[in-house]
Amino acid sequence: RVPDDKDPLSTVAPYACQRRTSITHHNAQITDALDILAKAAAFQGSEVRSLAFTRAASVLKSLPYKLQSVEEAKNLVWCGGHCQAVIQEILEDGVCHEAEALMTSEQYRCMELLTGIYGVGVRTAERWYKEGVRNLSDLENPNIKLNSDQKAGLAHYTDLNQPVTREDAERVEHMVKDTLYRFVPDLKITMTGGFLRGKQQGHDVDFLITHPDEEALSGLLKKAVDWINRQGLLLYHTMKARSHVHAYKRSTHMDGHETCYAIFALPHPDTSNSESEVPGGDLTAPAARAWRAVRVDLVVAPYNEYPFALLGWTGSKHFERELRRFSWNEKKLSLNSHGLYDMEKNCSIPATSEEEIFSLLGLQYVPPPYRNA
Ligand code: TTP
Ligand code: MN
Ligand code: MN
Ligand code: MN
Repeated sequence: RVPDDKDPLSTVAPYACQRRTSITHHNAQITDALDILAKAAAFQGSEVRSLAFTRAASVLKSLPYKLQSVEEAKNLVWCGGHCQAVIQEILEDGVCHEAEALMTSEQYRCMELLTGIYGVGVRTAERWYKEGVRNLSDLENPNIKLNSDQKAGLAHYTDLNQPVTREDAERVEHMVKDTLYRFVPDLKITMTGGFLRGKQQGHDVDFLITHPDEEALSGLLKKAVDWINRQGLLLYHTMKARSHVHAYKRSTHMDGHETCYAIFALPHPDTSNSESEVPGGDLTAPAARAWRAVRVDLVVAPYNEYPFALLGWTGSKHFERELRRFSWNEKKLSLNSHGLYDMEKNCSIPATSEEEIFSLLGLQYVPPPYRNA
């Protein structure tokens, strides 16, 4: 088929930041399979193949209708032969055999298990897998060295792999706000990440913190974390100081904002007023515990960088990646969670809101619920 303007299929924009992508959509069976293929490729170290599957999945997540035939996918951007084969198989058999086979393979199962440990990325998991690690108990081998993140991740493995519900997230929000407002009552605190995009559950809870007066922000995270620790509700944390190196060079998976990566003990709602809530160390009896472990990210941004930090920490990861790719390829501007930079004029372009950033990029504003690319 020749694409034309009236053909809705030819109107899917090539960059995810040019599209609206809701959490729920019409092609979940297909995108579930593509997401598994993307994950399996990443587990095998094939970033390029992984990205290709992610892009195809992302396009289908933005479609306003359910695909009825593989023909309909042939005009879609990023949906090449492999993706079309997946679509055809699912439309005909209701299942993608490649995805099924991958999911049940030992490598996939182990990589999923090991990367599910906080502090363990694909590379570490792959090394351990090659060294023969198949189960969490294999990590007790003294030849396997765990860093402190990974030890905490392993200690709280079960809780941290239990989805954080929106109710959990709201209770974490109270805990974070109650604590931070003790020190600076007029802080601006925003829950970002998946929950801001409207997700009903997540793997952590993300917060962005700012204030017009930089002095108000100095030392704040440390004071907050100390306070939570004194309440007996801090299980683990790492603090990353603010860094000032080459703002324009930073990638999204690590920016230069002061950040606290924490694991909180979140008291269960019905017991939050009782005295038995302090984590005592008996992790073997979860039913008897009055709390659950939750991963929390606390990010502090200077006021003038706040819109960029908000845009950068709202996600999704693919939406962020596409925003940066669009900025650079189409506008020759470098975007990250600190600012927007014109590399030719060697200057940064300020903005006071997310809307303004989209507009500076010549993009239509995409509200957070539509950034689930
Ligand atoms: P995550 O918390 O990993 O993902 P999420 O909130 O979208 O999903 P989940 O519900 O599973 O928690 O990351 C949130 C956003 O923050 C995501 O767009 C990536 C971004 N981010 C970092 O995680 N680290 C960084 O250093 C920067 C700059 C951004
Ligand atoms: Mn998150
Ligand atoms: Mn989230
Ligand atoms: Mn996070």
